[in-house]
Amino acid sequence: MNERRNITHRPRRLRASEPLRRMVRETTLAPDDFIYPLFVAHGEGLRRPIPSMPGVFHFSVDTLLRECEEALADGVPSVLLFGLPEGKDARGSEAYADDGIVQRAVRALKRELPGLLVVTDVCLCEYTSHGHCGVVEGGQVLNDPSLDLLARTAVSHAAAGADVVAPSDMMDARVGAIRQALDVEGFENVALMSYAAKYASAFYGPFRDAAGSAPAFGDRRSYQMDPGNRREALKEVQLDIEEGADLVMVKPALPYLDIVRDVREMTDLPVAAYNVSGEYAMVKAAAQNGWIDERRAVLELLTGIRRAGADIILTYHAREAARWLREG
Ligand code: PB1
Repeated sequence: MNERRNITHRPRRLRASEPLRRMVRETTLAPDDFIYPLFVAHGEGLRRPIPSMPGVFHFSVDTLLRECEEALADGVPSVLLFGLPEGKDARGSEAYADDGIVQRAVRALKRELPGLLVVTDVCLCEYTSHGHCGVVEGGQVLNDPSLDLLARTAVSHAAAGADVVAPSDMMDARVGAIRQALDVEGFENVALMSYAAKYASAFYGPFRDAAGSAPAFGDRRSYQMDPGNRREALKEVQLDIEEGADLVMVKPALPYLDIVRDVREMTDLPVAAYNVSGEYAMVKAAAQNGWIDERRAVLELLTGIRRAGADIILTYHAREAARWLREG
């Protein structure tokens, strides 16, 4: 029997159809929200799969150009570059070499794809023989001596044409050091996206496999943040803002959505969140085992990162998410 009740509020009215649900949807995704991380190595014709990150590859500059062209065609306007050097040494010297792999890739991308926004990761860990993000002496990662090398790295990226430099090292005062070096060298218009609240996370494993950047000894807990700290993230973000960051990032994303929300509420700067390799690998593994609906899960997790307050999401899902969004 269709018994009618005198019910005033019926939230289900606005869930009754897809057009209604779309009309009242509070958080939406667009490919412009994404930055697509990419690995570039020396060589030619390279498209080497990364086992722990299905769908992610090591590219050489020539194949990177093709990948970025396809990403642009998918609607993804921005990439983040990580370099795999020819050789590694104690001071990570290819990180700041004018003919380093990232510097070469930036020049090629800006020449061939001027409409692409090129962000470069500024760190030493992919380039150092010990795998730490800074200079090591006596088993310690030295903060202040690392600042000069990080600043030189950022300047070399800017000189190659990078639009944005993104220091991921977590050394104290590196944002100020990099900003000053860029300005002194005439790159005052190159933006700085700081990995401001970056945690010593277990979710970087696949990346470290891909970049060969796992620390040879110890770990990163003397410079990356402790996962238990929330207030400290606001201190880190505030310091980077004061030192001149144009954008601030929380990393990783999914285990730190509370931090994304806190940072969103503390600053009007653009807030980025990095959906890291371990988060990506988990979804891919579950999808390959048929345990989740990959398309729905990826769009849901990216929506969650945006709903938490991120304007920008760095994600290896960028191209597939852009295609799924276009399909509607
Ligand atoms: O996707 C990822 O896991 C990114 C990892 C990230 C890259 N910025 C860092 C991982 C690490 O701490 O080893 C690299 C730090 N410079």
